[in-house]
Amino acid sequence: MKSIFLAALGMLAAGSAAAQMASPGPTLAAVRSRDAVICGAHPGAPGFNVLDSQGVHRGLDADTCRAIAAAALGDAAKARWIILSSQARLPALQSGQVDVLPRTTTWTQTRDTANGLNFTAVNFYDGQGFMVRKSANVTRARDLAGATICVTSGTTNELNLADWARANNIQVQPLVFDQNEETRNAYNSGRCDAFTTDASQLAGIRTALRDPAEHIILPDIISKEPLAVAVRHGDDQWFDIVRWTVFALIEAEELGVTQANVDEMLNSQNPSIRRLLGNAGDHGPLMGLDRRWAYNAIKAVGNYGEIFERNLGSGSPIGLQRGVNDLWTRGGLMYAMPVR
Ligand SMILES: N[C@@H](CCC(=O)N[C@@H](CS)C(=O)NCC(=O)O)C(=O)O
Repeated sequence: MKSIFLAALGMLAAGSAAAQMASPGPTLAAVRSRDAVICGAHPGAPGFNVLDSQGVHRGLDADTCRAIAAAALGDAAKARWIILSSQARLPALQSGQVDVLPRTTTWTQTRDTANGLNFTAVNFYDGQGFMVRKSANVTRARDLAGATICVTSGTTNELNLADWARANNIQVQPLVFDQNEETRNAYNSGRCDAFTTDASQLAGIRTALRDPAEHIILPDIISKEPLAVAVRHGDDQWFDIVRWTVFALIEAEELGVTQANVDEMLNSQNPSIRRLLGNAGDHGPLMGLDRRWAYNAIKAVGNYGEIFERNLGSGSPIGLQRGVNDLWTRGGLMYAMPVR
C-alpha cells in the first residue's frame, strides 16, 4: 500500500516536473529542426550589423541574433542572417523567411498591428537626425530650408521628414532611394545637401565616408526611434523567448554578470543571479528552453553593456555615449522585467 502511494507521489512529481518544460511552439520547433535561427539583417550599418573582413557579422543587432541562437539552441554559432532592405524587412518576417528581426526597426503602432508584427523589447533608443557637409555652414536643422535631403524609402525616416517639414513650415526636397547604398552614394556625390536617418546610423555611416571630419551630425533630433526586436504575430512562445533573451542581457548588466565572470557567477548565492543563470526556478523550461538559456546567451556575447561598448560605445569607432541607453539605475531607459 505504502509503495503504491509512494509510486503515485513519484508519478505526480514527475508529472509536475514534465509540466514545467513547455512543448515547442511552431517557431521554436522550426528553429530546432533546421538547427539555426534566421535573423533579418541590415545591409550595412556600422555598429548594428556589418560584415567584417573575415565575413563575420558585427554589431549590436548581430550580437542580439547570436544571443537568441544561444538561448534557443545553446550555440551562438547557429545564428544565420538574411540581408534585407528597409522595404523588404517587414514582408520577410511576415512570410516566415526570417524568424526574428533585430534590424534597426522602429516600434510603431502600424507595424505592431496592421503589419502583423510584435515588438518584443527595445535594444536601442534612437532618434532621427541630419548629417551635412561642414562646408554647407548649416548648424541647426531649421537651416535646412530649401535643402535637398537624401532618405531611404520604407522607413520611418521618410515619414518623419515630411512631418517635421510640415510642423515647422520648412520646405525641403526629399530625394528618396530604395537601397541604403544608393542613398549614401547620392549624399556622397553631392546630389543632396543633407542625409537623414536614425542618428546612431548617421554616426556609423559617417565613419565610413571618405573623410568623416568633413561631415557633421546636427544636434537636432526630430523623432523617437525605439529600435526593437520584432517577431511575427501568432507565436507567443517565440515572442517570449526573444523578449526574455533581450531582457536577460540587460538584467545581466544590472546584476554585474559578464561574459568573463558568468562561470564564476554560477556559484553566486544572489537569488536573482541564481534564477537568471538557471540554478533556481524553471525559467528556461517555462519557455521550452534549457535552464541555462540566459547563461548561454551571456557566455556567447556578454551583457547588454558589454555588447553596447564593443559595437557602439566610446571605445568603438562609432563612439556613442550610453545616454538614454544606459541602465535605469544610472538614469537611462534600459529596464529589464524581473526573471522570477
Ligand atoms: N528605424 C528606421 C530606419 C530603418 C533603417 O535601418 N533604415 C536604413 C535602411 S537600410 C536607412 O535608411 N539607413 C540609411 C542608410 O543606411 O543609408 C525604421 O525602422 O524605419
